Amino acid sequence: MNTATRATAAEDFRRSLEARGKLPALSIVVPTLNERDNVRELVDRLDRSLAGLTWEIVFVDDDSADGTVDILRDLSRADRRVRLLHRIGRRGLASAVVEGVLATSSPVVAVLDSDLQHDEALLPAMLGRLVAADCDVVVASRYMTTGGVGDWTQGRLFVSRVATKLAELLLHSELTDPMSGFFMIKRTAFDQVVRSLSNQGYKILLDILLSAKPALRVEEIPYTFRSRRSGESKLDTTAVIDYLALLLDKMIGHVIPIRFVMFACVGGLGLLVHLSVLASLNRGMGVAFAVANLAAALVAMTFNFFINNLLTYRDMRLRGFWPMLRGLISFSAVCAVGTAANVGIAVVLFKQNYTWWLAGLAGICMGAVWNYTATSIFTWRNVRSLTRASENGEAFAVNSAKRLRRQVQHDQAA
Ligand SMILES: Nc1nc2c(ncn2[C@@H]2O[C@H](COP(=O)(O)OP(=O)(O)O)[C@@H](O)[C@H]2O)c(=O)[nH]1
Ligand SMILES: [Mg+2]
Repeated sequence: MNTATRATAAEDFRRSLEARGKLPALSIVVPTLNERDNVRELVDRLDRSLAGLTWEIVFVDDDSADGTVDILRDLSRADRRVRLLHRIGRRGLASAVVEGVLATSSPVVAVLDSDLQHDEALLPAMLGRLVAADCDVVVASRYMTTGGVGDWTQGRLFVSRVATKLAELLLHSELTDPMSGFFMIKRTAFDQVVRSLSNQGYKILLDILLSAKPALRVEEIPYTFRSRRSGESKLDTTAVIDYLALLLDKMIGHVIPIRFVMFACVGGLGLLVHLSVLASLNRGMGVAFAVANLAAALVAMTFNFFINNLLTYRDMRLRGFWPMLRGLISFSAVCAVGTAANVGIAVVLFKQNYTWWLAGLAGICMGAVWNYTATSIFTWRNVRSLTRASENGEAFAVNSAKRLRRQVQHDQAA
């Protein structure tokens, strides 16, 4: 696009925003998880920073346990600009943002955190840049010369910089902060990429940029990442795994699901555990082979269950004694069937004159696919969240009925 055409496009876009009148020109999507003490303040600050603009905010809450949802519901009842998407039995920053954006109505959407770490006063400048530069995305960057990361530890700064370098390599671009959680995007650009997103983990902007073909036009604006005012960061060590899973998914995800790759890798580790236990019991301690092999299989299965629960299924991790015990039992039962299928297929193929390694490999693949599919259904289908969802639904229905009854009584008395 040449400069004159871009200027015309920018002008058309500006006019289309103005023509919206009372309809919001800017939608803001804010994911929340246990942010009780921050959300009111955020809405107040937006109210001040966006004076003169029509806007709406969509909070996407993953059933916070600290009462955030109640505050958000109150806010949305008092202010029509505030809306709440309450997800039950779901987790994940990326998918929360995607679903929030899909629920908005204006041509421009900003994404920012609810913990006041992102400088909301920057939004008008970001909107101005999006309109004037006729780009698709404006990113608030922590790494441009005048931006900053506030009081991050050296360790977190290092990990973030390495991850940024890795992202740059994949993006083939010179963006300083492709992992920022604070950005603004034209809805048309978002709609073009939404079906190609991986929806993994935390880095939704990177996911959007890596999914876009042709590449999106991006501008950056510097800002300083503030310290958290209240509550805790939800970023834990598995965020690094989430990040690598996202990059891997972008590279080979269209061929093979990344969760399956992780499940298979954990299976490979389990094999090593099995052999080590077998060797130390049978060779080292002289335990009978059959007994040592059974013990090795049990240890490897338990090991696999815990590692998969920790990493492969980190987004729907089973917690607490009983859910984990139930998980371990169903995992072991599924794997027992998987082993039988593995051995069965291998023996049948071997009898049909296939070479030993091909027959063995086919058995392993069959067992792995069965184990993966069946455990994802029977072990990690998030029963607890579904139960909680139905409990919440019931509580909501009962409370609504009570409120309605009180209202009717009040109206009758009046
Ligand atoms: N809906 C939803 N929001 C989340 C989830 N994890 C984090 N958030 C929110 O995403 C934002 C960024 O998370 P935060 O823990 O502050 O990450 P950090 O700033 O990188 O330490 C905050 O507003 C969180 O409340 C999640 O699983 N679901
Ligand atoms: Mg934060």
